[in-house]
Amino acid sequence: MKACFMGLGYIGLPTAIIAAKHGIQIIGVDINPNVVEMTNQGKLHIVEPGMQELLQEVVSDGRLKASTVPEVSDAYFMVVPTPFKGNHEPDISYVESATRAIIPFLKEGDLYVIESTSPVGTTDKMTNLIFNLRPDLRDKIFIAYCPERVLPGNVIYELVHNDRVIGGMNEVSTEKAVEFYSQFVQGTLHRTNCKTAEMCKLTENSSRDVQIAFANELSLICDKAGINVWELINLANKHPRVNILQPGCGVGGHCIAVDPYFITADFPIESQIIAKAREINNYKAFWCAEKVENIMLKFELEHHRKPTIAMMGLAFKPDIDDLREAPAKYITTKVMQSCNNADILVVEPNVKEHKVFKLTDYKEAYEKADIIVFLVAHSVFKSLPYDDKKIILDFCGIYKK
Ligand code: SAJ
Repeated sequence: MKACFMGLGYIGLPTAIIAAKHGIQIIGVDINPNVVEMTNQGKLHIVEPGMQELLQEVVSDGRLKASTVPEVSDAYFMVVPTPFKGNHEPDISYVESATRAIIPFLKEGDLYVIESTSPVGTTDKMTNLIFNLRPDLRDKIFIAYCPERVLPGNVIYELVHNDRVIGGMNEVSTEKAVEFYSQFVQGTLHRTNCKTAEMCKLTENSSRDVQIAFANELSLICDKAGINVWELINLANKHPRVNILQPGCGVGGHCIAVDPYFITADFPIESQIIAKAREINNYKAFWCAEKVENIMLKFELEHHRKPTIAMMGLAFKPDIDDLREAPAKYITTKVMQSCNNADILVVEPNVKEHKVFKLTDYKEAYEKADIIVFLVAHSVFKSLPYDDKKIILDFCGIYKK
C-alpha cells in the first residue's frame, strides 16, 4: 500500500513517519522545498521528542520519501493548516489547493482523507470539488474525515494509543478509512459520518477553551473578592463531580485559541458560550498586562524610581519552547511598549535566543528584579524560593499564593 501525505508539518510529518514505520510506503508532500530537502536527508524540521531517530530509520530504508509534488498512491491525506482570516472566518484554501493537487492522481478504489481541523461541511465541499473535476470517480473512491488529537511533545505515544473518530461520506468510506488507520492505531477507531467527525474535533478544543475560561473568570472574581483562586479551585475540586481547570494568563497555541472560531463563524446566533469563552480568555491576557502596568506605576510613586521587572516565561504553555499565539509574549510586548525606560528582564528558559527579546537567565532575573511576574508555570520556576521582599504577580500558580 502507498499513501501520500499532503503537508509535512507538526501533524503530517509524525503521522507519515509512524505509518512508514508500520510498513506503509509513504510519499510526503510539502510546498516548502527546505522541508522536503531536510526530510529526505533524515533531518527533522520540527521539535518532537524521539521523532528524529524514527525519521532517519524510515528514510534510510526507503519507506518515506518527500517531494514538492504528489505521486500516484492508494490513499491521500490532507494534513495542511487551516488558519483563520482577519475577521475570525476559517480559511480552508490550503485544504482546497492540496485537494486540487491530488485530483489528477486519483483512481478507482482510492481513499481520500482530510485530517486538518476544518469547519463543518468541508468534507462535503471537497467531495463536490473532486466529483466536479472527476465525474468518472463518482461512487468509485472513498472519502472520509479523521481529525488528529495528539498533544505536541507526546506525539509518538498519542498517535498510536489515542482513540480516533472517523467519519466517512458513506459507510463504505468509513470502513475503508478504519482499515487504513488500524494498521498503526491501537486506540479504538470510532465510526461516524463526516459532519459529526468535523464537529467533534471543534467540540473537543472548544470544550477545553470554555473550561479554561471558567477558571479564568473565577480568577478575576477572586482577585476582586480577595480570595486565593488556587485554594478555591482545589477545594471545589474535592467535590466528586467537579473538575475545574487552572487559570493562567490566557489561552495560546494554534489549536484551542483558534478552533472555537470555526464554530462561532458558522453558528453566530447559537454559539453564545463558545464565543464568550474566547472573549474571556483573550481578555485575561489584557487584564494581566494592565495589572503589571498598574503595579509598576504604584512602585514608581512609592519609591521615586522605575522598578526592575522580570517577565517569567514566553511560551504558550509550561515546559515547551513554542511561542505561537502565546499570551505571555503578548503581555510582555504590551508591558514593554507602555513603560519605556523601565528595566524589563525577559525570561524563557526553554529558548536559547530570540530575535525580538533579549533573554535573561531565570535565576539572575529573579535575583535582580523588584517585581516578578510569573506568566508560564515552567517547572524550573517552581524551584525558586518565595521571597516576600519582592512584589510577586503570580498569574499561573507557581506558588499558588
Ligand atoms: N491552559 C490553561 N489552563 C489549563 C490548561 C491549559 O490556561 O488548565 C492553557 C495553556 O497554558 C495553553 C492553552 O491552554 O495556553 C492550550 O494548551 P493545552 O495543553 O490545553 O492544549 P494544546 O493547544 O497544546 O493541544 C490541544 C489538545 N486538545 C485538547 O486537550 C482538547 C490536543 O489534544 C489537540 O490535539 C490539539 O489541541 C490540537 O491540535 O487541536
